[in-house]
Amino acid sequence: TRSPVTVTVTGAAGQIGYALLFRIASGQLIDAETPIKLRLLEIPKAVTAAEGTAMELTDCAFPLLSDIEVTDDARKAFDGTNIAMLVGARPRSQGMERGDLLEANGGIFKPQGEAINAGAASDVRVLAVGNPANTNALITQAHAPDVPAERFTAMTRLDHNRALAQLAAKLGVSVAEIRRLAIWGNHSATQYPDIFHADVGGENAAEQVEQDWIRDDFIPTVSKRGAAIIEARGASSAASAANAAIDHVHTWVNGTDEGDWTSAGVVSDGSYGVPEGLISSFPVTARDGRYEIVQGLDIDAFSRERIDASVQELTEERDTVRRLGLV
Ligand code: NAX
Repeated sequence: TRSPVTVTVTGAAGQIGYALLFRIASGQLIDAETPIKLRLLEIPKAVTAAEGTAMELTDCAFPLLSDIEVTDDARKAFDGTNIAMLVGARPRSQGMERGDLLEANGGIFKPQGEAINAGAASDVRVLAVGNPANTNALITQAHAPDVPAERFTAMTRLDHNRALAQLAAKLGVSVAEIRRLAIWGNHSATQYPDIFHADVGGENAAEQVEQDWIRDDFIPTVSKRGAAIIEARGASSAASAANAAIDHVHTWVNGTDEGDWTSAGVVSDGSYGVPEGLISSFPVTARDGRYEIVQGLDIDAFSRERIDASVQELTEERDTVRRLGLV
C-alpha cells in the first residue's frame, strides 16, 4: 500500500468544506489508492460543527480515510501536511472597504503561512480558495519563506470550468472537445477568460463564434457567474467550488494531458508582462508535480487590454497588503 497523504482543509465547517471533504476522503483528490489523513481547521466556535462533519466522514467507512483530526490550532492543523486547502476566509460584510477585507484576511492567512513554514511536509502544496484568493495566497506565501514560492497557488479552476461549460453550450459540443482555454489575472470580476488559443475539434474556438458574443456575452457571463449563482441559490457556489478545488489539486499531482493546459493562479515569473511575484492566473501545464506557465503565446490587443486590467487590480491589492505590512 502507498504511504498516506496528509490533507489540511481550513473552513472545514463551511459549505465548500462540506462539499469537499467527502470527495477527498473517497479518493478523488489524488487517486483511488492513496490513503488520506484529514486535518480540519476551524475557528473555535465552529469546531463542534466540524466535529459533526468528521463523524459523518467516519460513518462513510471510506477505505482510504486513515485518520481525521479537528482543531482550532493552525500549528496542529498544518503539522506534516502535504496538501493545504485554504478555504476558510473572512467574507466581505456590508460597508466593508477592500482594504478592511484584505486586512481581516491577513489576520487569517499570515498565521497560516507561518504554521505551514514551521511544520508542513517538505513537499507541501498550498491552494487558496478563500477570497480574495490570489492575494490570500500571496500573504500565505510571504510568511512561509522556507517553502518554495511555486508551491503557493490560488484557485481559478472554477472560472476555467465555467468558461468551458459556456463555450461548450454555445458550440453544442462536449466540454471534453475543448482544449487550451485559459483564465488570466485575478479571481474577481476583472478576470479574463480567453478562447483565442482554444481549440474545439482541432479548429480555433474564437473563429467559430461571433466576436460580439465573446465580448458581450461570454466574458461577462463567466466573470459574473458567481453572482448569478448567489441570486438563484440564495447562497454562493459550493459544490462547484469544491469540485474545482479537487480538479486543481488532482491536476497538480497527476499532470495535464499532452497538448492541453488548464488555469491556475501561480506566482508570476514576469511572463506576459505580469509583475514578478504576483499570484495571477495563467494558462498552465502540470508535469512532475509542478505547475508551469505556458510560454510564447501571442496576445492580441483585445486580450492585452483585459489581462492588463486584471493584473492592475492584483497589483493594487498587493500594494494595499504591503502598506498593511502583510507581505
Ligand atoms: P462559509 O462561510 O460557508 O465557510 C467558511 C468557513 O471558514 C466557516 O466555517 C468559518 O468558520 C471558517 N473560517 C473562518 N476563518 C477561519 C480561520 N481563520 N481558520 C479556519 N477556518 C476559518 O464559506 P464557503 O461558502 O465555504 O466559502 C469559503 C470561501 O471560498 C469564501 O471566502 C468564498 O468567497 C470563497 N470562494 C472562492 C471561490 C474561488 O473560485 N476561488 C469560489 C467559491 C467561493 O466563493
